[in-house]
Amino acid sequence: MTAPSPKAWNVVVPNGSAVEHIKDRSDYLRGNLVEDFLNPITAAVSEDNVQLVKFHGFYQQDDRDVRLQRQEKKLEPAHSFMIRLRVPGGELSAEQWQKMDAISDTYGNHTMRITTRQALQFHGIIKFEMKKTIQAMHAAALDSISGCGDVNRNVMCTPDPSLSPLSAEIFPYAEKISEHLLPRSRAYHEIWLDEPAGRRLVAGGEAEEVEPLYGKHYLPRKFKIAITIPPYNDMDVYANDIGLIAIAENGKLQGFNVAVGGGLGMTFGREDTYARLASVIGFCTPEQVLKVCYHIVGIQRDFGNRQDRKLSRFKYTLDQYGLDWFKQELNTRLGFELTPIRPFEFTTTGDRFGWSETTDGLWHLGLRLEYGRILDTETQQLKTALLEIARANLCSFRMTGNQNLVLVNVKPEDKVVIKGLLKQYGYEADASHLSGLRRNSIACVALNTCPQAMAEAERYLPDLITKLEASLDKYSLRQEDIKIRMTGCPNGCGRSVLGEIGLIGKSPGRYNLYLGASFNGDRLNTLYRENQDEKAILSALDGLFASFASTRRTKESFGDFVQRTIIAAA
Ligand code: SRM
Ligand code: SF4
Repeated sequence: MTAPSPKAWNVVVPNGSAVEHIKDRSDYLRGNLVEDFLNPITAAVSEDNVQLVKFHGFYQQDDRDVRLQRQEKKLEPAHSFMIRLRVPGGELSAEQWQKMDAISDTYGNHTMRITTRQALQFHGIIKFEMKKTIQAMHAAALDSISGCGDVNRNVMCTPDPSLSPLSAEIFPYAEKISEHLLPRSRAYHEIWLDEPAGRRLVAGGEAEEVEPLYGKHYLPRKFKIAITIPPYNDMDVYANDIGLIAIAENGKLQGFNVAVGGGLGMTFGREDTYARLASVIGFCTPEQVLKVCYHIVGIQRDFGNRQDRKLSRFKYTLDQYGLDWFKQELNTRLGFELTPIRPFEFTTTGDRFGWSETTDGLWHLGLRLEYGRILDTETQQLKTALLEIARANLCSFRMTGNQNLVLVNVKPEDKVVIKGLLKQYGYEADASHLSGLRRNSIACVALNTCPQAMAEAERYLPDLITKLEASLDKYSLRQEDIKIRMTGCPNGCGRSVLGEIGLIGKSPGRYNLYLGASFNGDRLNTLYRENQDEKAILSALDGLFASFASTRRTKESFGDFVQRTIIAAA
């Protein structure tokens, strides 16, 4: 298909979606946020501002557990906000960790939540404390700019230094790319940090002056970038709009294979929406990578669909115009060509757990968390344990893309202190006592905070796994690494379509069961059965585990087995 000429990106598309118009009249993301956040009549904000606050890193939500009761009592929903930090590469210092812990207690719901994109979220913050929350983040040299919204989001990067000697060299690229693609509007600083007014659009003025990359209308939709170091695909690089695959020779970074057009979200009832894995299109050098990312974002800005937000992700732009057209357009904008793809291989999307040493004599501890939720319970006070570790300044904290945590750069003599603290607060650091299924599980937030959730995920998957472990035990599969992922809806925040077992919520207690993704993240799964309740899920998987145990090929993963015997066979 021939690509049309780009839309003038600083002029709103006349029949653009409602969000396009909100951006258009927002004066570079300011709107009337100041007044609305002071309005004492309601704990909510206006419809326009529900969209605008996303660009500032937060979402308006309500407690869905009490929504009906409140409706019956004619009360407004129990509104609060979720805010998401921008943490390129997922690293927080011990001091920052302490400050984030304090935010969760002072303003939030006493939990912190590591996300599937290495960021940290706080839930349950009331409208009138958002400004103080953002100021507290700022005091820790952190922000939530671009945590959400139609811009480039948190840039991910393999966090565990013990996985590759390239780690330290790659890590700064997450920060550099994030900074390079950050909106330049000063709205965030003015509104939340009381900084003097920045430059605004004057009548007839040029959008490029204020937002050189994004213009007045920003991107048509969210945009995501991840960097990973083979053989580890712990960033699920193919799920990203841009995936950068680090290539080394003799231990030295040569550059990145560039993959484009990944995205996992689908909408039930919209057959024209689908998950797509990124296509690897070529190789660029470290010096070229910022420019490559910048121009890919620019192409999506100019050609992405601004009418229908269900079809506005970059993956649809690519499929609409074709990869050949895209590569040509990119080369023209770059003024050079990407060179041929360099060979690489992925083996896993999982995290490493337990202690590991790097050549500098420092130690790193991979901790498996239950879906990134950091909290204290009666039996286990993980939040307190991590706070104590941070207070003693024993390490830095690196969040993984699988909702886990790595305590990095621990001196040999401090290992025992960390072990002691974790034990004292009831946390078992050794993940080998967990089943392979549990170690490789992801669940999105879903209920009670996510407005899109149709079913439980984070609050239900642990129990479902306990029931599945009974089956695994029957067939001696408890230690088998099997990747299970659950989301409360088809948006795919827990990357459920990349699970060897994927469960996608349809309605309370019912899920679509997907099977057959690869263990290394390069193949999507396929819908196996629709609208299954727990009994049906347990029974279907019990049968599959039985045949897997008895007829699998040597070293065949569960996903490959199901793909060969069921999906491909069908
Ligand atoms: Fe997501 C929307 C949570 C990673 C695809 N996501 C949401 C919202 C904000 C619901 C909403 O629209 O109001 C969820 C907030 C729940 C809550 O209460 O916290 C939400 N997404 C999450 C997190 C926290 C899931 C988690 O359990 O960790 C992840 C935060 C990542 C971050 O730090 O930025 C999260 N979301 C993802 C991923 C995974 C990834 O990026 O690797 C995806 C699939 C990849 C992709 O983008 O295609 C994902 N989220 C979506 C979508 C579908 C987008 C689409 O293309 O259709 C939505 C809905 C939307 O954007 O309209 C969504
Ligand atoms: Fe919410 Fe759906 Fe994302 Fe889960 S997958 S957090 S239910 S939007």
